[in-house]
Amino acid sequence: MSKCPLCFSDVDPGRARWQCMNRECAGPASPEPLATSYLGHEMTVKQRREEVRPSDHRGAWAPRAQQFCTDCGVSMTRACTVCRYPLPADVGESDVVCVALAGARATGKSVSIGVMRLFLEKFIEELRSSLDFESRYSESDEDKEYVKQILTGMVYPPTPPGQARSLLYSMGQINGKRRYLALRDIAGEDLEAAEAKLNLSFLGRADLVIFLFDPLAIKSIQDALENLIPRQRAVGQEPQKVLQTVLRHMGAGRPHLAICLAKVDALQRLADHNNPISPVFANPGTTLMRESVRHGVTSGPGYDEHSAQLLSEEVRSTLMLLNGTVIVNMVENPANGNILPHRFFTTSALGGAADGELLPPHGITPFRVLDPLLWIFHQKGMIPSIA
Ligand SMILES: Nc1nc2c(ncn2[C@@H]2O[C@H](COP(=O)(O)OP(=O)(O)OP(=O)(O)O)[C@@H](O)[C@H]2O)c(=O)[nH]1
Ligand SMILES: [Mg+2]
Ligand SMILES: [Zn+2]
Ligand SMILES: [Zn+2]
Repeated sequence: MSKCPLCFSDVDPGRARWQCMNRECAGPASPEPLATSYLGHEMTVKQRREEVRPSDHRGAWAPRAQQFCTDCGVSMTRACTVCRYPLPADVGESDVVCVALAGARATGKSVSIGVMRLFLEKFIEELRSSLDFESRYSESDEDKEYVKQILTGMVYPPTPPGQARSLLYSMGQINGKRRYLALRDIAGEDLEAAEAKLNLSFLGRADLVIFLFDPLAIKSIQDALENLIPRQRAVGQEPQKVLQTVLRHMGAGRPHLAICLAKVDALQRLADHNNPISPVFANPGTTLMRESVRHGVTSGPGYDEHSAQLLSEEVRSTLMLLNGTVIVNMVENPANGNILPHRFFTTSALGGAADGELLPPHGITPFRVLDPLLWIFHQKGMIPSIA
């Protein structure tokens, strides 16, 4: 689907909006309240124009390739007809995969984005294409910021609330279509507040929402890990409350929902300790200790549906052991009856616990970080099943 990378609305195939974004343009500027609510700060535009498919038009319709501002003569920008945020010029012919990360504070959303992005680059190369950051559609050079933190070993500060963190990547041509990936990082603080400072309704229009569940937020797990890993940053609200807020923002929307048991490296440490959860991780056959398979024996990169289902079952029962039954029930039997296409995952972005500001001493060893993305890529026909 062609979608807006900011509000995740479908691009209207019969209408195109153009606006002048030239800062030097002397034409009158007017505010765009909807884009402002998604961005967390004011966005204004200069001259604007709309093109509509003529009612007698037959077959596929495309807007003009370019339009020019009559005030300054500069080429205008394609924009979302809903929120008015700028869109890539070829959005009409492209598939934009919209993904949002959600979870309480300090569940590892921002770290996961940085690590996923590094590994995605390699994976896209294996698909014989390339991953490129589209800086024009971000507020700052966020891609660099995310990657720098991981590569320099500095852990992210908490994401500031009330500001959009939205990254758009071009994934090039994959399986016959131009693909983009829009990633949105949300501040845990915005999801813990009764009234978010930002318009989060885009969650309902996402293709995939990755909800991170942090086992280190559970008191009994924290106690069991007392002398095994460094003390971790103070934790946020209970996951069920945050999930409830996320589901409320989604409304009647139907994104795929990946419930993800994050920071699993911490639980893996308990394998040889006397803890109710230890037997799960001490079982040598468990998918919770094995990296996912992303290649067939004879074929190229793909998705292993069978193992993914097995993993989902194993994570589901592990969540129940971790007092996560409420979470499982909210997903499988939601109060509003809107059962989303869902699956359970487990990931570790760092592969080990960080001590204060720094990353784990031996560098990062991520585990299954791409699994939720591969699920949605497979669902959207970007990657084949592994035979
Ligand atoms: N053990 C372990 N710790 C992790 C992992 N990923 C992140 N962390 C730790 O979790 C903490 C929070 O990470 P962030 O990515 O900033 O969390 P966040 O969910 O973005 O937090 P907010 O922006 O406040 O909502 C960091 O101090 C990391 O060290 C992981 O895979 N394993
Ligand atoms: Mg964050
Ligand atoms: Zn202009
Ligand atoms: Zn939009």
